[in-house]
Amino acid sequence: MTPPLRFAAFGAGFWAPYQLSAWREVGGVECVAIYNRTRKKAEAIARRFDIPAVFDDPLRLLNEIRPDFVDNITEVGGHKPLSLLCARSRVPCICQKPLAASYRDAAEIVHAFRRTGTRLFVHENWRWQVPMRRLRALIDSGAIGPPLRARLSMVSGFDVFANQPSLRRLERFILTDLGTHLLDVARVLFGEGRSLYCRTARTLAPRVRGENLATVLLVMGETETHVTVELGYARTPLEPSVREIFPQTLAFIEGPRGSIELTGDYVIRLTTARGTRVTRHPPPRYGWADPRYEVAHASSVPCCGDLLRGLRGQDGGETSGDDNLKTLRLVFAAYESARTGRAVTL
Ligand code: 89Y
Repeated sequence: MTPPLRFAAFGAGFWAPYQLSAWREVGGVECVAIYNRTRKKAEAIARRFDIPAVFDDPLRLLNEIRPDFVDNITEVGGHKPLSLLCARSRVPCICQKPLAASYRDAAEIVHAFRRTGTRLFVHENWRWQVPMRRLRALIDSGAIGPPLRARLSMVSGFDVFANQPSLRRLERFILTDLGTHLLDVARVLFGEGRSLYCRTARTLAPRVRGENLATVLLVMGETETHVTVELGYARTPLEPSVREIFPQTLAFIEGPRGSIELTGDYVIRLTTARGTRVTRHPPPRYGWADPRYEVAHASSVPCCGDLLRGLRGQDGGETSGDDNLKTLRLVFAAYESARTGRAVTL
């Protein structure tokens, strides 16, 4: 039997308990230490998850514990310094999204791991959501033909700042926090971006530093699919269950032979000349997941499973640092387009 990989968690914030629960669900790993700047928070998580060692100095943790990998679950400010520390110590690392606050920093991180021959992955879970996998399978099946046009949308009035107050303070907000996810899904479904145009806005409520509305129009893949990505956290009053369905992504995909629509409650409608087939693709229910984040938390399980295969050098690890740079290229090109008012050729 393969021995479990010993890992260290960096960070004890909102996402840490969910990710640690997802790892328990996957198995084949053991959390042997946790680091957090505020030691008390790390101690609380350590008690809850039976983690034997607690540190408030990440380098000491790496030197004393020598984990097989680090799961860096800190907020974005911690991603660059802590990931680079792992690269210098030649400890493989999974970093939370967004990998960095700028493309240049993200590229520096990826190159540091490449230079030291150390594995780097990004915990990009959106593409692992059950309905997203289903969209991928339907497109791959050829049921609607090569996609001509698509819309991916996540527009919500949900108070994301209640659980993640640091999001209010980000200079670049919705494209880095949520755009990373939807643009990653867009790449998985439609291929690499060829060009994009983006508009952003910041509304009066809620009070945030960065943009909280964004619309991105992309041309993607070999068949030059037109893809619109809509992002919004403007406390907009939306019809419950139909439009207010945080954190579900809605989608509409049109092809020469049919269309696919993903609506609320994980319902997928596939329409071809033969008629419409309606199916439901809910995520598995986990006792540890916050029901308000159900589909997002549940997707960490297959995401961690795939990352573990990647860490073991098996077939897996889709969301490598290199792969994630392609998503971040879209994210930061969107900021460039919003700033200049021009389309960006990629
Ligand atoms: O931080 C974000 C994420 O990764 O999923 C949803 C979220 O919590 C708020 O946009």
